[in-house]
Amino acid sequence: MHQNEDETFVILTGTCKFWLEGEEFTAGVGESVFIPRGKEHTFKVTNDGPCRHLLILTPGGFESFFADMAAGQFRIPEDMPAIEESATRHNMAFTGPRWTDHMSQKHIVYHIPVCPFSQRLEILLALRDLTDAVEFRVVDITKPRDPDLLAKTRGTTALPVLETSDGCILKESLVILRYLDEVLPGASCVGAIRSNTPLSRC
Ligand SMILES: N[C@@H](CCC(=O)N[C@@H](CS)C(=O)NCC(=O)O)C(=O)O
Repeated sequence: MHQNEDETFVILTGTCKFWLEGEEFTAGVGESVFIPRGKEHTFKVTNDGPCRHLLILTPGGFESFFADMAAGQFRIPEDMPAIEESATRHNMAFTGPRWTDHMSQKHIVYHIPVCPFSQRLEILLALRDLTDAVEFRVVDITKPRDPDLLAKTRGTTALPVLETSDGCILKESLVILRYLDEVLPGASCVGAIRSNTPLSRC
């Protein structure tokens, strides 16, 4: 949180997810986000590509914080002491938990329940006895797609889509299937299915 500056993000490429005083939202290309001074906030680049954004801070002066970060090539969490030292000089305080703690710890699958491509993910989870490990969010295909979801998928409408717990987007049910099978706790199923190994070994 910075006490003295209002901050405006203008997204030039990619997508960013924002957390502002408990509210989460996503902004894509051409959108802008206003963060008033003195408000707790954080943001995170989503998708697999970079996000370039124009940042306008008023009044001026805070830009030397970013110069410090670039000069030191600092990273969170490794370089927190150096980052906090510069932040303090710029009247900025790190007030809350890290971004991942704000977010759902579950992966999210956006899906259409009757879609066989989505159902293969449900079958995997059932076989792995991990039905609750992933949050399924139904997309109502009788309505125009949610712009937030379209920004995340960069315009792709086909479902299912997986949003990982750290905000990455995966498309294509077989890619998602293999990813979930790898990252979820317990023994993999996909290899067993592909090699005709009895499923009881899953
Ligand atoms: N190859 C894709 C196919 C997905 C697909 O065709 N999903 C259909 C529903 S079963 C869909 O979302 N259609 C609407 C659209 O493409 O906009 C996959 O395996 O995920």
